Order: sequence, then structure tokens, then C-alpha cells
Amino acid sequence: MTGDQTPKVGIVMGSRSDWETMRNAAMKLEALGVPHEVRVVSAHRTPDVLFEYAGSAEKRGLRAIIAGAGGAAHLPGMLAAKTAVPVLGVPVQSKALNGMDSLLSIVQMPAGIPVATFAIGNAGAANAALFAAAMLGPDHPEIAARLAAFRDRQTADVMAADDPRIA
Ligand code: RP5
Repeated sequence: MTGDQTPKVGIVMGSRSDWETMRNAAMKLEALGVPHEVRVVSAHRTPDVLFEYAGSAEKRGLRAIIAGAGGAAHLPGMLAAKTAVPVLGVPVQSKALNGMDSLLSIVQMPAGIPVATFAIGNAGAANAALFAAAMLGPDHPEIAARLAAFRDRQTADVMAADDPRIA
């Protein structure tokens, strides 16, 4: 990464136990050279930290917040309520209900405060990062170019091994 390293994307999660999932978002941002930060911020265990994080996000330069949470996953919605920075919600796969609880509690936001909701688990975390990179693309051509290169490589990888009988 070169140039301005001020974080443009915040990755937050309700618990350290969410890191195994959310690291997939961090790895993608790292690979695309998107300056980012990572924090544990809990809506119910550290509500004051959540308010402070959301309240300062825009002026600190964040352009997207990727928020992962499991169970009663109110973190993304609460963040979205307290900042105009777009919030990308990642439902973490909970043990009791396999992430259906997380998914429904993130996706079913009442009209007025949107949270963009991604797939449950690792795929959702990775896609939230790719989405955040796409959001930044128009203002950051170097990020747009790296995202385009990633997609080209992905396409080439599939086409180079398109006979599943050959290892
Ligand atoms: C949520 O509760 C977190 O996002 C996590 O997915 C879930 C369980 O947290 P721990 O009990 O593992 O800390 O707040």
C-alpha cells in the first residue's frame, strides 16, 4: 500500500469470537490495498464505545463500516442509526441457530435506517470487503484497478481449470 493510509473502511465485530469470520473481510481489504481498521465493538457489552465509534466515523475518514455480529445481531443496525457512513452487515454463523438469527436480525431493518446485508459467515465477510472496495473505486482509481485485477484473476482461474475431472 502506498499513499494516504488513513483507514477508509472500519471492520467491527461484536466479540473477539467473530474474528474467525471477519478476518475474511480483513484479508480481502489487505489484498486490495484498502486502508482499514479492525475493532471489537459490542452493542450490548460496550454501548458507549459503539456510540463513540459511530459518532466519530465520518470525520475520521471512514467511508464504509463492515459490521459482523452473531445471534441477536443488533450491532450493524445500531451503528447505522448513529452514523451516515454506509454500514455493511455480516451475519456471523451462530452456534445455536446456524446464523439464521444473525441474518434475520441484520436484514430485517425497519424502513428508514438501512443496513446492506451479506451472506452468513465467511462468504459474507469476504463479499462485504469486495463491496466496500467497489464503493471506494470511483474516488480511488488504484483500488478500482486492484479490484478489477482480482476479478480478472478469478475468471482466469476458473477458465484454466474448467474440467472438474482433472485435478
Ligand atoms: C455477539 O454475540 C457477537 O457478535 C458474537 O457473535 C456473539 C457471541 O459472543 P461471545 O459470547 O462469543 O463473546 O455479540
